[in-house]
Amino acid sequence: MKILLINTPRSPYNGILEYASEEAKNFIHKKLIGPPLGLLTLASALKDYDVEVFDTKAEYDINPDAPELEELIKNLITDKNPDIVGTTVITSELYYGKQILRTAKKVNPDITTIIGGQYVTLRLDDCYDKHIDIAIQGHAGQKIIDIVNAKEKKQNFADIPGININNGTHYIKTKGVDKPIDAANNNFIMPDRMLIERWREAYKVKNANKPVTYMFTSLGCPYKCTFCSIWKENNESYYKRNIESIISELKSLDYDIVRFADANTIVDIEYIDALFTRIEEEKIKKDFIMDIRADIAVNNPGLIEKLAKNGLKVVICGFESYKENELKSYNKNSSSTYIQKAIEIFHNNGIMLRGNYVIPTNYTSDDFKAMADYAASHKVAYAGYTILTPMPGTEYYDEVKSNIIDHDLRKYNFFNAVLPTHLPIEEFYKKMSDLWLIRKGKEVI
Ligand code: B12
Repeated sequence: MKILLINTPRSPYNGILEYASEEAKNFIHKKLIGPPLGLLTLASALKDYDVEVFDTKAEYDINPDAPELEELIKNLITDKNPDIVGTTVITSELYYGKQILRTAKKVNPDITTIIGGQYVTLRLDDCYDKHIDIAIQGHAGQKIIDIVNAKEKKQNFADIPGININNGTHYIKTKGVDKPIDAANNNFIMPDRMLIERWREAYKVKNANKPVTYMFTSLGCPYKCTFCSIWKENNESYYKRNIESIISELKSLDYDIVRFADANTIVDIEYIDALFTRIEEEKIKKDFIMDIRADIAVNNPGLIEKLAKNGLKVVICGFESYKENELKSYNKNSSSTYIQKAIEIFHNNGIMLRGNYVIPTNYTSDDFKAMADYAASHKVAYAGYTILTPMPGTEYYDEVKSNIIDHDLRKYNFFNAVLPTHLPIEEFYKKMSDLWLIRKGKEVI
């Protein structure tokens, strides 16, 4: 039984980049680089089978002349001849996930096609396509084994509880008791990064000469920001991993740069303190990148110092807005008064800071001017300015969905306006792209 897990390519839609000046283009974020952890986790669960992972994002990065997606997948399926093909989707990549599975099915109708990942968990019905046999919501390490076993023994997939089967017009949930999964602890599966070794060179971020990998210390998030889908995707819960499990994963990593894939790495202060005590004791030397909230940094400067001493090099901080009313409407549960103090704490510890702001589409010229003035007086190494986007499955989406003017999900990656803009659209994008010029120094990561 051969299983092929294919990572979706990036969506190329980027309105901010399209209207940017040549100078701004140097700084605008074009792509995030990192491994498909979800697929590597499933592949690990299937270690007793013949399983392969193909990362199309990385493939296009190291081989820009690779054929366009349909051709690439056609060749891949013909070459590998798998029995089962799975893909993973976030909102902006659903279109490509469907295209991958449709192509696989066209090459060989006997292939069982499976879709999973963040967007399936949030919006199952949107993920329907007549060429997709099974859709799985949530963490799927055990379910994927059940599916492979069923296919091998020619058993009915409908007997596997908690999966969704295509009935010709939509997905139907199978009957039976769907056991809860604790993907952070009891059911944690260590992703098998050897399966993407072929693309190692592709996982290098700009200006770094070593590849980066991701790993998580937690799943979910205790905060409930209206524009974020992470807490919705994780049943509004927050799960921490066992510290020794993190230590053993860190020790096993053949990567010097590790980006924590948590929504926020510091939530439980004592826990992260204990984790870094263990990292120090074990003399683990890595460069760490993590997401930390401004209020957490300001309230725990000693912890930031300890983390910096033990490898924390880059922090991504969601500033979101300098306006209290906007932060309140996003349910950020923080204040912009923390921004300046947080910048000082990170910079005093030699940490490179990337501060991210989200810009609503109703910004006027005055709002942009005020935003630019604020950002210019609170410079960080590399500020990011993305568009407040109603991701389906979020509270913000429910709030504004009747106003949405662009329903093409390929544009739902925070770089395109899908709600009406106050300014003419070209001017909005131009002003968005000009914001990216405001940063400290020339170094970007
Ligand atoms: C790692 C990561 C990435 C990686 C890898 C993604 C990939 N597949 O290539 C990289 C760095 C490439 C990436 C890129 C982007 N990302 Co990202 N990313 C993450 C992150 C930090 C962790 C996800 C993760 O690994 N979780 C752990 C694994 C184990 O869980 P999992 O992926 O959910 O997989 C499990 C289940 O979902 C399921 N499953 C998953 N796939 C499949 C497939 C099958 C067949 C089955 C059966 C089951 C299944 O089983 C898995 C194992 O249990 C999340 C934030 C977060 N904390 O969740 C954002 C996140 C998913 N990313 C997000 C975004 C927006 C992006 C970008 C668009 C950002 C940007 N504007 O550039 C880009 C897209 C590409 C680009 N333009 O560069 C958003 C998605 C929001 C949304 N609603 O769409 C998130 C939630 C961040 C956020 N704060 O909003 N990302």
